[in-house]
This record gives sequence, structure tokens and C-alpha cells, in this order.
Amino acid sequence: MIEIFGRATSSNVQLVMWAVAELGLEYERHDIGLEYGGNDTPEYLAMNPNGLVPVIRDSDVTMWESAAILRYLGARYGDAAFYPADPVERARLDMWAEWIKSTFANVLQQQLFWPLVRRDPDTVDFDAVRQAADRMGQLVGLLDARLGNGPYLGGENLTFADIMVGHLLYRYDTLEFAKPSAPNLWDYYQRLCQRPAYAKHVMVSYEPLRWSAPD
Ligand SMILES: N[C@@H](CCC(=O)N[C@@H](CS)C(=O)NCC(=O)O)C(=O)O
Repeated sequence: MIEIFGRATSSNVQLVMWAVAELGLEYERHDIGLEYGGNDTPEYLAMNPNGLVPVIRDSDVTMWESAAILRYLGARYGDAAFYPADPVERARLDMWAEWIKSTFANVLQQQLFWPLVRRDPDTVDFDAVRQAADRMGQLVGLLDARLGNGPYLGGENLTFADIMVGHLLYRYDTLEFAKPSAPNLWDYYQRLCQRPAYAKHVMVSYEPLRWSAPD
């Protein structure tokens, strides 16, 4: 049984939860972070000195950093389709997985999600948001061109890279900003939405995170 520490509204927790569910692992998730707290206790900081979610505890392993957790789960529990043993095959997928976490997520989460959802709209620089939307459009163009060769990034089967890439697409789709036409990305996203584990763990409303004026 794997324990996951982190609230369901965290995109990094969603990445891990989706992976655990796709791999068919038994799990228990504990609500930690934001309104639940619990991530500043000595016990929690002993598991993750950053005080962030997610953390997993899996018998002999306790670890943080969602992307590292995904690779650990893939290496330990995934089959050769999910986490290719061949270093070249894996590297070709990992390149996109890493790009999403570093480049794409930075624009989507920091420059679009935060201003559009988490901040007081009166304090938001909407010119900066429009510039971020343009940059997002360029990145989406790269991803759209990469997709289209198969149902998933690696071809016929869902891999760890799809988890990394796909876990942000619900937010990409549902946030309101100008988006370019990206038919391959749209088809890919529709396929992910059909997966029960994606619907359950990634298509999670972020309305509880929306800024609201103090009473
Ligand atoms: N690079 C880390 C980032 C972790 C992170 O920033 N987690 C956020 C939620 S997405 C967090 O813990 N926020 C504080 C909170 O929820 O209380 C990862 O991918 O795991």
C-alpha cells in the first residue's frame, strides 16, 4: 500500500495519483497542504524538508518531487510499455516529460494559472497574461507537432511521459485565455479524458483555489 500525502487540488499530487491509479497500485491519500495544513509539522518536514506536497511513502521508500516519484513508480511497478527499459526509447519520451515540467508548466502554472485563478484580479497585469498566452501558444504548437503519430506519445500505449504531459492539459483546456488551434493536442486530450484514472484524479475542479475577497 502506497501512502500519498497531498491535497487533491494540487497538480503535482494529481500527477502522482494518476500514475498510481494507472499502475493499479493500492493507495491511501492523505489531505495535506493549504486549507488542510499538516505540511509544517516536524513529522512532515522529516519526510520533505521543503514542506511541499506531494510526498509518497512506499514501504522502504519515502520521497518527494512529483516527477521523481513518477519515474520511481514507473521503474519499480511499470511494465516495459509504461517505462521503457531501453535507454534510447525512454530518453526520447523523457525529453518531452522534462520539457513539460520545466518549460510548459512554468508558463501555464506561474504565468497563467496563478494570475487567472489565485490572485486578486485587481492586482493582475493582463498585458503580461496576454504575453504568456502568446508564449503558451508557441509551446502548444511544438507539442501539437510532436503528437499525431499515435494515440500516445510512445505510440500505442500510455507511458510515464503521457502522465507528465497530460497532467497539465485539464488546466490548459479549462483556463480562459486565447489559444491556437491544435487538433492533435485536442484529440490527445480527448483520449486522456476517456481514461477513468485521468477523469478521477486530474479533472479535479480548482475552484476551491480561486482567490476570493477576505470577509
Ligand atoms: N517540484 C515540486 C513542487 C511541489 C509544489 O510546489 N507543491 C505545491 C502544490 S502544487 C505545494 O506544496 N504548495 C503548498 C501547499 O499545498 O500547501 C513537485 O513537483 O513535487
